[in-house]
Amino acid sequence: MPTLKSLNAMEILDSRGRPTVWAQCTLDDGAIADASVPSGASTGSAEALELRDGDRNRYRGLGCTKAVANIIGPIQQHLRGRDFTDQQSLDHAMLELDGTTNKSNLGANALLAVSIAFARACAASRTLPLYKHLADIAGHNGQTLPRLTVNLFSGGKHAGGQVCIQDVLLVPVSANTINQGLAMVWAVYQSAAELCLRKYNTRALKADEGGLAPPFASTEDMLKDAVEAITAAGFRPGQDVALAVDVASSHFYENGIYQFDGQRYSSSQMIDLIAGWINRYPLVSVEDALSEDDWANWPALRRAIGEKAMVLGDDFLCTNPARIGRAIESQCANALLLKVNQIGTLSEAAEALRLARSAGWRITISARSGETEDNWLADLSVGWGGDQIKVGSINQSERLAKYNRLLQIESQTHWPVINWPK
Ligand code: 2PG
Ligand code: MG
Repeated sequence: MPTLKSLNAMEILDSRGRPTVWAQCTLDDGAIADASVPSGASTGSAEALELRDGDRNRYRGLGCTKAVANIIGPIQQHLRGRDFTDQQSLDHAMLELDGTTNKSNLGANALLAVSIAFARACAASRTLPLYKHLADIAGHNGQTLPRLTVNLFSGGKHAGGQVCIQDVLLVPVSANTINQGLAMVWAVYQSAAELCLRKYNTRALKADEGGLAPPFASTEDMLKDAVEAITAAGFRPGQDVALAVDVASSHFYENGIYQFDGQRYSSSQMIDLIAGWINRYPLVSVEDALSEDDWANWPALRRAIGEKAMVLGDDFLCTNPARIGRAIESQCANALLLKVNQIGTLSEAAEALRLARSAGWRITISARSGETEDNWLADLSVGWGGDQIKVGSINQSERLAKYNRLLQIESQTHWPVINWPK
């Protein structure tokens, strides 16, 4: 790899209009590339620290000028003029400089911007598309595209809190291409928007990730309406378009109790509730069905639904190899939601990916609720052989940037979308 010549950085705004970090990396062979980092709202407590300025008079404390200054200052000083043999050595140098386990010194937002900008610059220097360079970093040589999982309805922290669960997503299981999958999802979204107007008298009010968020009376109604929208669009629920949910249950869990739809549920009642949904609805994937702290009950959850659906860990695992290792050992889940900014660098995320794969888990590569118009996530989902990609809904440019990049990769490679497991 060529020598790192310089870094630049800037505070930019994400899709919620909140500050985030942009970085640019220049190599001595002239390659130059940039990257922007996303930001979550329903964050796991084990996530790496996103450094914010804390000045209440500016962006209510959310400014990222300290993270930007860390890139231009100490990180650049530490990396400039050095010849990194691979991504790992670059990331390792930054981790060494930070010296903390949660990146609280330099900020995971600063580290990730540099990590991805460097990867992009190296791809440019090798004259490779980013997804190929990322595939090399992860040692992946498959030739498939991920299956889409696209937000239809939103609740929880991404909407007005009408219902507890965060996302109901569409999975176009019969689509053979990204192009076909997007057209199917779009048709269902339009049917759902019409349904919202008819049933709830709401126009297409959208949540953070573009999902529809009418005042559902219950989660059960949310699932029923999703099935109705699939049918109204002319598709067979389950055979053409299935459903996935992100329960995001850590956000309504306290002292061993889930406050769900106005009632109190124990962990085993939550498991029964979700097993019931799987029997009644075409549900193929359930994310964060239990809280990030409810370790004792995840194995029972996996036993109850793991044969029929993906038992996906997001806040629960935080793309953190230590948590993933513990979850594999105690058979807590069978799938990983991978978000690079939960851990902070590409190399650590690649380690999380390898670990999950070694246990035979499936992988969903995911965006955040606060995104930018940067499209590196699409390349990551292809390069790392993601089984699914979760980007949000089929609107808003920060989401569409990723879908459009997937379409580009599809038209260049003609690789098939990965088969949904029967
Ligand atoms: C999630 C993500 C994306 P956030 O919970 O899966 O939907 O949300 O980025 O707010 O953590
Ligand atoms: Mg989630």
